[in-house]
Amino acid sequence: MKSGFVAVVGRANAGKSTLVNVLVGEKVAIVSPKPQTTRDRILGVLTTKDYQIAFIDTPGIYRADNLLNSVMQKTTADSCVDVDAIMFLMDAHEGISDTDRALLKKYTALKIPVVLVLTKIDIMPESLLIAELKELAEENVEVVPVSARKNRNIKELIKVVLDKLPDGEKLFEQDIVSDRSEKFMLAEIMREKILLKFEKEIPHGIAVIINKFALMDGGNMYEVNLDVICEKPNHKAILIGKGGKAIKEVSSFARTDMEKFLGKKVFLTTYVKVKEEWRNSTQLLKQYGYEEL
Ligand SMILES: Nc1nc2c(ncn2[C@@H]2O[C@H](COP(=O)(O)OP(=O)(O)OP(=O)(O)O)[C@@H](O)[C@H]2O)c(=O)[nH]1
Ligand SMILES: [Mg+2]
Repeated sequence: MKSGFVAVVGRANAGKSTLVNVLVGEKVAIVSPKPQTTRDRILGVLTTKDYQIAFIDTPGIYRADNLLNSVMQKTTADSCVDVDAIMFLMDAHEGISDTDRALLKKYTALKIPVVLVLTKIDIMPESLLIAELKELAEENVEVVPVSARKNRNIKELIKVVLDKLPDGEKLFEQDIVSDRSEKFMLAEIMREKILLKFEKEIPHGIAVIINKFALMDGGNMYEVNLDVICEKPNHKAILIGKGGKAIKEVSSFARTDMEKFLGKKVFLTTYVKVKEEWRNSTQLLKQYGYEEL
């Protein structure tokens, strides 16, 4: 059988996590319209009787203006070491930028097979797609246009990726879809709801810490107790909202998704706390689970 690791990289918001979720057929990574949604390396494993592909979802490429972002950029760079192929995702529905061209050069120079994936073609005029495919034909790299949202060309993408993988053994047990724990996913679900609800710098300055995750009520439901860490007292006020309205609303959306994910009812308690400048504190980053520099 064919098997291997494939790093999924690209600029923030390119559609990496959405595509990995579609490829593995399960939600292993959260998605939002805001850049820098993914902060960690997350494995999504696709297993059939003929092959196993371990996709590595990564934080999007973005300017590193604080320590957390630097850690994220390092995570992405490290994820491209010792992989069998790289899927470089380009959201070019408004045209190919100079940054896209520079990144493509960088990845093709790594001497690892690269598949260039043009994402979001469902919102792209066909004439632009044709023009871009023509332009990219000169780059000496295989190009696959896809839409994860509309499930277009996903099978073709898998075929192209498989071509780059060696024959080998299974890397993971049949039923493994991700390497992340339930606790990690619960925190991510809460972060996703905050990313979807709040604007500007508030969601980017959030960390979610699970204090308690345990069965209760004779095993019929889960108790989840979490902290939402934010950077400033005025952010805390906005997150909580008048009479607690805002935090109640996001907690309720999060609880619904947590229940779907765990397959049991969830009793969720949320606290909002302030830790100024946590994104620039080595100690707090470590404490909150973001890898060290
Ligand atoms: N129209 C359209 N939108 C898409 C498609 N794939 C992703 N999106 C949207 O693009 C936005 C970003 O998607 P993500 O999957 O979070 O992007 P990402 O590359 O993982 O982003 P970071 O984790 O921030 O680097 C979300 O609003 C998605 O719904 C697609 O095929 N078509
Ligand atoms: Mg992502």
